[in-house]
Amino acid sequence: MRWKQKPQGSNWGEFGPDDQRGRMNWVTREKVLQGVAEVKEGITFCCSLPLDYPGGQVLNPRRAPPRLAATSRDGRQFFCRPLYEFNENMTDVICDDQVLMALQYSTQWDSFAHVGGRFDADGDGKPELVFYNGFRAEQDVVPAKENPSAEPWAKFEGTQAKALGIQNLAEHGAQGRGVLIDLHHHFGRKRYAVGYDDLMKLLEADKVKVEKGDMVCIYTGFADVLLEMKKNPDAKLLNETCTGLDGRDPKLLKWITDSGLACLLADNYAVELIQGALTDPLPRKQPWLPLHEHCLFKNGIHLGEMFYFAELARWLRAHGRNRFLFTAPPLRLPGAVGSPATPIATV
Ligand code: UVW
Repeated sequence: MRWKQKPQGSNWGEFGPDDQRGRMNWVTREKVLQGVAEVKEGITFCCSLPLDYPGGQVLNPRRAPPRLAATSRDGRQFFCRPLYEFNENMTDVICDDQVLMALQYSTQWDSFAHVGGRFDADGDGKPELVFYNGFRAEQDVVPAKENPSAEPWAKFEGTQAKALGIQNLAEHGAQGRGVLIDLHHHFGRKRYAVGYDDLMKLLEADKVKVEKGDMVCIYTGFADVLLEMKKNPDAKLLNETCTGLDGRDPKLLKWITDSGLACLLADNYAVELIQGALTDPLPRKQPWLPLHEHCLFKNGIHLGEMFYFAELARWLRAHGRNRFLFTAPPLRLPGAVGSPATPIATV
């Protein structure tokens, strides 16, 4: 065992001492078949933003937008390159490109290596930096060695989530029954932290049932606001718009545990409404991102952020439905903490 004591309200060990898939373990063959059974029309919805949104670095100053470039050979770009240069009888023309982007820039999955906690897992009275199921910072989730002479982006090249990387989700298969919770219909674009009582009323009004192993998707309208800003986001407006879950509501966190949901996604920035800036004083020791702590660190629940649900939500409401087949694989990129996604909902 890599821990002697586990955080209060956590499920560490429930899926085995070495588990790295968390509650995706509940997305079983039966759950995939339940998702497939929701396909009645053969209509698909792209649930991703264009991956060059939100635009700029206003939303998160440490995450840079994608930069596309050609690959090269012999010092020349391999883009619109006719192969007759190599062999006069070849008729092909080839383009090849590469991308430099923050993996959590746009529509993205968070792995369990994204947020851990300072917690005394070995019971020696001193907190360690640990992640889900007791995996350790430095040993299992390994920072880069600084290379001061490298160009800025490569200064910290070589990070490695040896455990808990996003490839675990890819290898499980991020497909199952999606259930949409439409906060936007009830709250519009009001900036508001939705707690347990609000959520229960809404689920009842919209006849939404969340069952064990469901992939729960939350529509707030935030991604629509981003699209309207056309890659030129307005920081003030973004801080004043749309709902998110209230991570500081213990009843809501308990519902996340008890509902049996397998993963939680939203079209907003962080699923939860972030309250306060990084540098704001706090009255006692507590997480800045309590819903992230509850899901990623304590309970092995993957989070998806900045997905795009507007068209899906409209269609589902017009047809009196809230369930669909949801297919949302991350990149199978070993050691990565987050991943862009290009998900599809099929109804
Ligand atoms: C942060 O660092 C705010 O994380 P996330 O993108 O998961 O909200």
